[in-house]
Amino acid sequence: MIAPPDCAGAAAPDAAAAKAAIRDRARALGFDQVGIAAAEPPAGAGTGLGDFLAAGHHGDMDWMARRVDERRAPRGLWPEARSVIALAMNYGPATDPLALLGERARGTVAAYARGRDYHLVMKGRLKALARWIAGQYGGPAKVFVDTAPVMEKPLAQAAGIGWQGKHTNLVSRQFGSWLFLGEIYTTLDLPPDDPEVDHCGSCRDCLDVCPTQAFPEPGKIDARRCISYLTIEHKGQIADEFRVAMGNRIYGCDDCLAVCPWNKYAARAREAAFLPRIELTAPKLADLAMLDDEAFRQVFSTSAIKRIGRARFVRNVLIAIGNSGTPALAPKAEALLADPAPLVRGMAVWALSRLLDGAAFATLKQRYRPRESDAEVAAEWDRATGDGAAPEAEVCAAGATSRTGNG
Ligand code: B12
Ligand code: SF4
Ligand code: SF4
Repeated sequence: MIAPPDCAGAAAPDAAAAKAAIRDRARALGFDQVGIAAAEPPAGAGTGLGDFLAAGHHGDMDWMARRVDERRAPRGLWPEARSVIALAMNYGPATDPLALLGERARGTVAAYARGRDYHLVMKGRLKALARWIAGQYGGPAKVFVDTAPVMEKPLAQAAGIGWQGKHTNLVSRQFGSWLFLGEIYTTLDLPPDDPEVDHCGSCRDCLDVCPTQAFPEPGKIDARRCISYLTIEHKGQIADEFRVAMGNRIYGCDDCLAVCPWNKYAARAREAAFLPRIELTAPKLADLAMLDDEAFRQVFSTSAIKRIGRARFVRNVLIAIGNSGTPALAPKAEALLADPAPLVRGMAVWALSRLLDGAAFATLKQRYRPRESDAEVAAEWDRATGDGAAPEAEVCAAGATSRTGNG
C-alpha cells in the first residue's frame, strides 16, 4: 500500500485535471497506455471467471480458485477503492517471435520473457506513479502487476486500453497483442474512460493456429492445454499428448498472439529493459540442457524464467530435444538420465526414445531402468518400449514420430 502523509482518502479537487496530469506522469514514467475505470466489477468478468473455474480450466493453478471474491471485484479486494488506473507497457518484439520455431536445435522463449522480468520493471514504475499521485492529490493506493487476485484484462478493457480478443488476451488498436498490464487502485474519484469494444469481427486466426487446441470456444481458454501453462505453471510431468505439439517452445508460447492481424499496428518496445537478452534470442538446446542449479540461477537472475526453477526448465528443454530430430543431441539427454530431479530424468528418457534407434535405447534401459525409484520415470521407460500403458494419442500429427524407440 502506498500511503500519503495524511491517508484519510480524498476526492481530487479538479478530477479532470488530475486525470490528465496522472496520464502525463504515467507516460513520462514509461507507460504506453493509461486508462481509468470505476472500481466496479468489470462486465461479465465474474461470470467468466466462475465458468473457467467450474470447468477446471485453471488446472493446478489452485491459487486462482482462492480469493475469488477479491479477484472478481476491485472492492472485494479493497473496499475503499474508488477508481482503477489501468496501465500498460508495450513489449513489441523487433522480429517475428515465431521465427525460431523451425530451428529445431534451438529453443523458443516467448517474447514476453526474453528481456528483464516485467514484474520487476513495472512494479517500480507503478510505485513511483502511486507515490506521485499520493503526494499531489492524497488518498492511499495499491499497485498490482500479475501477482494479486485482480482481473487485469477485463479491467484494462473497462478502462479503454484494448479489448479481450478471441484468444482472451487484451488487444490494442495501437500496440496489437504486445502489452503488459498493471493497475493502481486508488481512493480518488477519477472520471472513467469509455470501455473499448470488440474489434475481432469474423477473424479467428488465433483460435485456428493454437498447436494444442486450447480454446474450447472463442474467448475461452482451457489453460490445461495451453503450452504457456504447461511450460511455466505446470509442476509435474507434461502429458504425452502435448509433447510433440510443443515443438521447441521451452518457455511460454506466442502463436495465438503473433498471428493477430492487429499486430500490423504494433511498435517495437521503447523500454530498454524489455529488449531481448542475447542468450535468450536463439539459445542452443545443448547449452540449456547442461545448466545446473547454480548456473540456472545465474543466467536467469533477472528473468521471469527464474521462478520456474531449473528442473521444470530442463524438463521443457528435453521435450524440445526429443522433438529436434537431431540425434547429435542424444548425449545431452543421456547425461541427464541420472539427474536428481525425476522431472528431468523422465523427459530425458522420452527424448532418447525419439532420438535413438531401438537397440541403443534398449541398452540404456537395461542400465538405468532397474535403479529407477520414481514410478512416473519408470513408466516412461516402459511405455517407450511398449511394456507399459499405451501412450495417449498425440494432439498434433505434424512432425510426430513413433515412440517405440526406433525413430
Ligand atoms: C492465469 C493466467 C494465465 C494462464 C491462463 C490464461 C488465461 N487466458 O486466463 C496461462 C498460464 C495459460 C497464461 C498464459 C499466458 N499469459 Co497469462 N495470466 C494469467 C493471469 C495471472 C490471470 C488471468 C485470468 O484471470 N484468467 C481467468 C480467466 C477466466 O479470465 P479471462 O481470460 O479474462 O477470461 C474471460 C473470458 O473467459 C470471458 N468469457 C467467458 N465466457 C466468454 C464467452 C465469450 C464469447 C467471450 C468473448 C468471452 C468469454 O470471461 C472471462 C472474464 O473476462 C493474468 C494476470 C491477472 N492477474 O490478470 C496473466 C496475463 C493474462 N497473462 C499474460 C500473458 C502475457 C500471457 C501469455 C501471452 C504468456 C506467453 N506468451 O506464454 C500467455 C497467453 C495465453 C492465452 N492465450 O491466454 C498477460 C496478458 C497481457 C494482455 N495483453 O492481455 C497478463 C494480463 C499478465 C500481465 N500483467 O501482463 N496466463
Ligand atoms: S499460448 Fe500457444 S498453446 Fe496457449 S492458447 Fe495461445 S497458441 Fe495455444
Ligand atoms: S487473431 Fe483475430 S480473433 Fe484473434 S484476437 Fe486477433 S483479431 Fe481477434
